Parts: sequence; structure tokens; C-alpha cells
Amino acid sequence: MAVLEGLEFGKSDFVLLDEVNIEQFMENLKLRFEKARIYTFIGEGVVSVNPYKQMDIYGKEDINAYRGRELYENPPHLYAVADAAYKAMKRRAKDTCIVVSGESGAGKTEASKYIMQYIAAITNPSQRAEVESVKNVLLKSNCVLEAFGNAKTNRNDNSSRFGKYMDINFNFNGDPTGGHINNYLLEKLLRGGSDDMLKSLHLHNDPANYVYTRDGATSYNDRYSHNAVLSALNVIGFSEEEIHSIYRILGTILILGNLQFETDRESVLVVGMEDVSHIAELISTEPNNVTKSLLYRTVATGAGEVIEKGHSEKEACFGRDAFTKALYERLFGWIVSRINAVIEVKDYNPVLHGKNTVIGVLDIYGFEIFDNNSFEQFCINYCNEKLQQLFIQLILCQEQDEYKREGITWQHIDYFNNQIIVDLVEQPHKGIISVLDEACLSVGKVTDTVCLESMDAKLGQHPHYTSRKLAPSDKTMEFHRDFRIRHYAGDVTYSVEGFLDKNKDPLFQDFKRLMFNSSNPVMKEMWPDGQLSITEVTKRPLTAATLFKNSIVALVEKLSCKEPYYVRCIKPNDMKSPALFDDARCQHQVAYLGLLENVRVRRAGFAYRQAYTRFLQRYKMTCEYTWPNHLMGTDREAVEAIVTQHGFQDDVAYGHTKLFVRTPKSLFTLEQERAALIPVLVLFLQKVWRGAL
Ligand code: AD9
Ligand code: MG
Repeated sequence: MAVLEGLEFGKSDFVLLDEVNIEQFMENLKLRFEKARIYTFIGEGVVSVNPYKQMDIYGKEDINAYRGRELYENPPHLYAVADAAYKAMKRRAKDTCIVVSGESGAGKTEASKYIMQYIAAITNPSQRAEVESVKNVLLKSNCVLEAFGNAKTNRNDNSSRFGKYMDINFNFNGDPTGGHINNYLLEKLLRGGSDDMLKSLHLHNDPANYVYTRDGATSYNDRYSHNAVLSALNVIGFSEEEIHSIYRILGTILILGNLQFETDRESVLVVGMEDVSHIAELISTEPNNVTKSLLYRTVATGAGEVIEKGHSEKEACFGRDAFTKALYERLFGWIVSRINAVIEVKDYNPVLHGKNTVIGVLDIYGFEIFDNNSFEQFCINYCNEKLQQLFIQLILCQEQDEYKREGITWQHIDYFNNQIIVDLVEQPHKGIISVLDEACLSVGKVTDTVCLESMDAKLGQHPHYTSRKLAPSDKTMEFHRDFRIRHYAGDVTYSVEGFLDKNKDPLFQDFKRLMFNSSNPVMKEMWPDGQLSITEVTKRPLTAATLFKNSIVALVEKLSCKEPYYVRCIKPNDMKSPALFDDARCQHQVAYLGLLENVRVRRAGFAYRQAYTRFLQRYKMTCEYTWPNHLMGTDREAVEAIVTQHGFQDDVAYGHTKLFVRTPKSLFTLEQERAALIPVLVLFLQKVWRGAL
């Protein structure tokens, strides 16, 4: 069973640091990691350092130790946070969410899975079959999404190439009734992306035959065997036909990856027509439809005429690559939507079943900074700015509301508000995304460099934006290529090269139509937009940045009505070693995750609160005036007696119904005293029972 930790393991909550500075923070983090204490609280959130080895802390007895307990009653753990979120939901009918962030390989996905397993383990004590089946599908969905959405990268053997947000719905009993998954920004770089998954599905015997699977598919130890994925697909309820269609699309992707073009006297041809027939068979259409989509595009002229224009060899390659990526993306999106259809809460009647509440779990890439930062990092870091903004708003607004309700005076403490950076990116007409979109949609040929110039012109005055042109002496940036954003978590230099291409929807309408006209109903369903004729296709398609922005705004909206809990994951080194704490790497992450800021925000208010009655119940034994029963007028007065006797009256405030405690130090002291007293009490009671006293 979990027991409270002694001081030799460092401070179990960063809020307890004597001073909030990076040195103390790092010292504590390192000490704890070295003592195999991978979790440390920041108030109700937890910081986790990837142990890179199996820890014996996730067993049944650990789950039981955390079940229904208060945060400070046990050592820091994911389970403590999961339980806090669950309790808030169950006791107060609050929707809650757990935001898991951190860089690649830091342990987000593992943490999310432990959280889900914990919730699954503590719910449905009566083992009702329908609830068990919901839980089963929720847990199995992980396996399928990981098989299709994860890949081996040089930073993580099982890297999620998509962000995931999962809502779990609960009935008034606190048992799961269903859920919903949203996926974000599936990485479209197929090469090195889906290779392991394709391999694990045994589409072919030798991955080296295919361009898309040739790299890096050798050392992966398949976590999800073909059979496990198939069985998960079956449990979730995919039909035979659907599973077949999945295989066919994967096959198409592999063949497309190998397809070459050649130019023969002006005209462009596909090399190897047997591949074309093979594709046609897999996607249930005629070979000449495939050839046509690969070699021509339909365009509407200014006069409203529709003509067919042959590709150059380069355009054909570009089209082929965009098509394969889109095939994979649609497949993934469709799988998510099928899982959602199965786990969607059906026939829920609030009158009969009580209020339906939700716990959301977000597993999304954290702040990223590489040697070369491009469009992807820009999107991810923007997403993290939004989440930080949400954190500030939720924590502070919530605190203020609660203090008002309880009649407590709020003392404002300064922290950095990053709204100004969010605006820099997303403001209509002025922000970076809007400048990018304008460049993408303008008629003339706009290059990345021209786009950078208009960003300089529009944003040159912004305190969080700069470029080489604006700061000529800064040689860490390149002229005509780099711009830098001062993010809340640190400076990031982005190279504008490729921004415009990545921001456009590169897929020719002809491919969409090809797929929509497939006689395979599953594929047709994935490409509804293929029914639009070329003249109906919107003139201004939404760009990748705008689509991403819209999905993040929707995500933030979903989260903003929930009570948030945070898990911040840190990767201790780049060697996947359980023994190495790389100081510089860790310190960077602490900065990018904004952890010091988190501690400051936490310390700005009262980190802990508890109803007088519950506080009294738990700690009355530590005070002579309250044990075994107090004779004071109210519980509040009795609580005051305990607080005064222990000398931490300066650390608390008294609300109408609750005691507010600024730092957990006081509570830890009480907990320790209580823990020390319990054996004495037990002994005492045993003696009483035996009649010895
Ligand atoms: V990425 O952004 O999807 O590339 P994650 O999700 O942050 O990344 P992941 O959870 O996949 O990282 O963890 C990476 C590896 O670290 C896992 O495959 C485990 O081998 C290891 N890991 C992470 N957390 C734990 C843990 N609590 N106990 C043991 C762990 N090993
Ligand atoms: Mg992951």
C-alpha cells in the first residue's frame, strides 16, 4: 500500500519549494527521479518523469490505495489526479478533464492509458454487463488507434502521430456509458509514418519492397500483433466488409508509393500498368479512371468552361503523394468515426438516468522546439499557447468564483498572461495565420519569402515577433527565411520554407471524385466531397492552418466548461535510459511546459480546500481539544482549534463552509502526525478491547 513519503525523497509538491526558481525546481525533480519517485504534484496536477522501466506502482493494491482518497493523503501519482477528477465529477456532478502534455517520448500516451485503466478499475463495482462492454470498447479503441496512428520514430518507438481527445460519459452512478474521440493533426508524412502498422498487418512479406515501408521498419518489436488489432476491430464491431476495405486501402497506399511516371514525347505516362489495374481492383473501379486521375486534372476556366489538363511529371508525382496521404488520413478519420458510432451514448434519458457527466482525457503533443522548426511545430506550439491560456483562465476564474462564494479575500499575484501571443497567431486580418491564408489564396504566385515580408510588415511592431530583417544583428536567424516567436515557454525560430505548400489543400478534386465513384460503399462513404463537380468546389477552400485553428478553438471550447487537471510529462534523456537525468534537456522541458508558471499560479491562491466536517473527521485526533469529540459550538471553531494548535493559522483562510489552505505543507504535517498516531491509537484500542486498560 502506498505510504506517505519521507523528506529524503524531496518535496512531493513543487508548491512546497522554499522559493519558486528554476534551481530549486530542478534539484527537487532530479532528486525524486533518482530515488525512483517519478511523480510530483503541482497542486492538483502531477509532473511525471518517464522512468523507462517497468515500475511496480500500478497494481490492484495501488489502485485501491488511491480510490476515493484526497490528493495529499498518498504519494503523488497519476491515480491521485485521476481520482480527483473522478471524485469532482461524481460528488459535485462536474464535468472534468485531464490534460496530458509533454514532448515526444515523455510518456503521455502511457499516462493516458494508466488513467483510463484506473477509471475502468474503480467503476462498475457491480460488474453490470452493459457497462463492462462499454469499458471494454473504450480500452480496446486504444489498441486500434495506436496500430493505425502510431509509428516508430527516432524519438519514440511507439510515437503517436496524432493528438487525441477522448470524452468518457458517466451516468449518475458514476459508471461509464459511452464516449467520443476527437483526433487532431494526424501527421501526414506517410514515410516513416504508417510503416510499422502496415507491417504489423502483414500486408506483404517483405517491407523492403515498398518505398513507404522500406525505412525503419526493421527494428520495431510489434506491440500490437496482427491478431490483437484484428480482435480489437472485431470487439469494437467492425464488419468483415469494413475490415476488408481497410486492407484494400492500405494495399492501395503501398502500391501508389511505388508508382512511377515517365515522359514520352510530351506526354506523361504511368510506368507499369499492372499496378494501375491492381489499384483499380482494390478500390473497386475501372483502370482507366485510375490512370485519368493520376495524369489529368479537371479545371474550370474563367469562362465557366470545364477542361482536362494533363499533368507534368512533377505534378503527377505531387498529386500521387497528396493522394496517398489523403487516403491514409481519411481512413484514420473514418476508423475514429466508426469507433465513435459504437461508443456513442445511446438512449440516455436524463430524467430516468440522472445527469450525464463527462471526464475528458487529452493526449496531445506538447511544445516542440527542434533545430529546424516548420509549419508543424508552428501549429503544435500555437495549440500549446491556447491550452496555456485556457489553464490561466480556468484556474484563475474558478478560484475567484469560489473565493467569492466562500467570502474569502483574493490576493492577486502576478503571472504572465499569454493572450498576446495567442492574438499574434490567430487574430483575424492581422495574425500570422491570416497572413498565411492570404498568401495561399492570392491569385498571383506568392513565395514563402514574400509571405515572410508581409508578416514583417504587419507584425513588425509586435513584442513577441521578430525576424532577421527586423533584427539584422541577430545571426541566429537567416534573412528571408526565419521568423521568431517569443512563446510563453521560450523563443522558437521558425523557417518559413514550405509553409505555404503545407498550408494548402494539395489534393486534386479528381482523386476525391475517383474515390466517391468507387463501387465499394465503405470507400464511397469516406469521400463524400467527391460528389461535388468542379464548378461547385469552393473557390476558397479552408487552409490547413485555419482547419487546425478551428479544431483547436472547438477543443478549447469543449475543455473550457470542464474542471481541469493536469499531467505534465518530462523525458529525462534522449537515450531511453532509466538511469540518466540529463539536466539541460530536463530544464528545457520544465521551461517549455511552463511549470514554474504553473507553480506560481498555484501559489497565487489557496491550493487546497476542504469542507469543515471532513477536515475535522480526519484530523481531530491530532488535537487535544477535538479528540475524541469537540465541545465547541461549530465545526468551524473546532477546525480553528486544530489549525491554531499546529501553528499554521497564517497559511489558511476560513470560508463559509470550507477551510482554505495556501500550501500543502500544513496538510502534509497533519497527515504525518495522523499517520504516526494511528499505530498508537490502534494499540490503545486493542488494549481497551482486551480489557487491559
Ligand atoms: V509521442 O508524443 O506519442 O511520440 P508519448 O506519448 O509522450 O510520445 P509514450 O507514452 O509513448 O510517449 O512513452 C514512450 C515510452 O516510454 C513508452 O513506450 C515506454 O517504453 C516508456 N514509458 C513511458 N511512461 C512509462 C511508465 N510510466 N512506465 C514505464 C514508460 N515506461
Ligand atoms: Mg503518444
